[in-house]
Amino acid sequence: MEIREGLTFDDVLLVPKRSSIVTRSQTNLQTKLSKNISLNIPIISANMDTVTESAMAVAIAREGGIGIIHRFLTISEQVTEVLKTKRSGSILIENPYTIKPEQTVRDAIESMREKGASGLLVTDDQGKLVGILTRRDIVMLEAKDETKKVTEVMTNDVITAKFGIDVVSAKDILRENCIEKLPLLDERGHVKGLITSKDIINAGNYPQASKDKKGRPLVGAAVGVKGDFMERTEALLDAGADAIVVDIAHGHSENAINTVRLIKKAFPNCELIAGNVATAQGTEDLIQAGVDAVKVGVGSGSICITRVITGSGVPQLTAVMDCAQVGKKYGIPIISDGGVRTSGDATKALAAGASTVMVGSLLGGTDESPGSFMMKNGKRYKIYRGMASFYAALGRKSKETSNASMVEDLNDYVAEGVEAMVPYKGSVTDIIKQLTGGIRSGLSYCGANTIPQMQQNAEFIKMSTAGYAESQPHDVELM
Ligand code: RVP
Repeated sequence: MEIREGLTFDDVLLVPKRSSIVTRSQTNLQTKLSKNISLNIPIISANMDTVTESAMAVAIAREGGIGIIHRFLTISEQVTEVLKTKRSGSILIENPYTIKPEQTVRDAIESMREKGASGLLVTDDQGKLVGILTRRDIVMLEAKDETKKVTEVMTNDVITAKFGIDVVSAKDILRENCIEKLPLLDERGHVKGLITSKDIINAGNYPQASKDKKGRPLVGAAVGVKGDFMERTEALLDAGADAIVVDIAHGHSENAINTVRLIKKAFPNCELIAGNVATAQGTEDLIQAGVDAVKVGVGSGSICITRVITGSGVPQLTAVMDCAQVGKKYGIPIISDGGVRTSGDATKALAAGASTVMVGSLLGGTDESPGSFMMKNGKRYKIYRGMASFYAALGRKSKETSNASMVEDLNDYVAEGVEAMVPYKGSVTDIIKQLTGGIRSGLSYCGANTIPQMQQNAEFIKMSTAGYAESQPHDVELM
């Protein structure tokens, strides 16, 4: 049996090439997520329950990438995360959240909390606007007031505009009247939309944002290969998900291939990504089944122990190179998933042929990642765990079964992931800036203005252990 060599990021370096680039701003990080979706930066936040829900998806889309909402939620919870993402970045909110005048203040508070909304439009049974309720109306209320009717505390005199108003005029009305929300009505006073000052400001602040045709943030959502995946896909697409990711550890399986076929057949316009695979044949088979992008990485993730438990996997750089060759043949983008710790790793993955990188641990521990903080030795951390870890499985089971059967079921569970914690890192924006700044410099070292150019120019050189040691800070006392 012939044994091939498999390499990963730390085994190689990119050989510097003559470059005409003077500043990083001359580089362009535009790339393809999938056959029909473009991104402004090649970064995807991982579909993991400690990485991507709506807060992360919004933040990443603002920077020009995309987040994939994880699938370890009920269908309606996952749909809510997609809807929250879609709403948060669009200037025109098409179906603003509403409440009826006879409902209670408690109903309103719960609804605002659940939807992450800062206000509700108050409408009658016909959908006619009768008032508006914002945090300002309720912030000073006491607990006993929660049983009051919405109509008793709402603002009655609402400044509105006609549905169809242009953004500049809407901005003028918001500014002149010092208001934050402008409901848009049809001729009969029915609510048709909402424009908020926050969304207008955000749109100006994030010119790089990745948006759909309606100007809303791009967002993807993951589904599995068992149970409710068809129903889930339909609900996610209805909610506006731009891409569906078929998520299975061993993506080169009949299960994954059949799932792809079924989804593509039922939803031919769905932008479908599937993985993970690590070989040319795995990529070929998923492409033949109908995917629009292939996710590559078996055992590469920081919290993944698949290679330890099963002995299977391919070092990530070789996996990306093998899969990218096939992807290129069909014009199907490759996503390098897992193992990216630095901008240098991301640059190597892109140079090896990936169009984007999916990152988990780098984005875990941020303000936008789900989960609360914990303290250890005076430092702040957040949990970051593999989706095939024991506690992730326990969390899933506890949602669906009684305690007794849960313990029984998990007796046989073989974890392929670990639970970990990552230091608190602040906002995702700063991390993305560092990551993309490093990738831009990486392009420049390869004499390339764009990712496709870098892929053409890239020349890898294999490192010895001494070369690797030399690549790290060495022979100095680190501060
Ligand atoms: P990393 O960025 O190195 O933290 O890797 C993230 C990736 O790890 C995910 O996108 C996924 O492919 C993989 N993963 C997630 N959970 C597990 C596991 O439990 N084995 N692996």
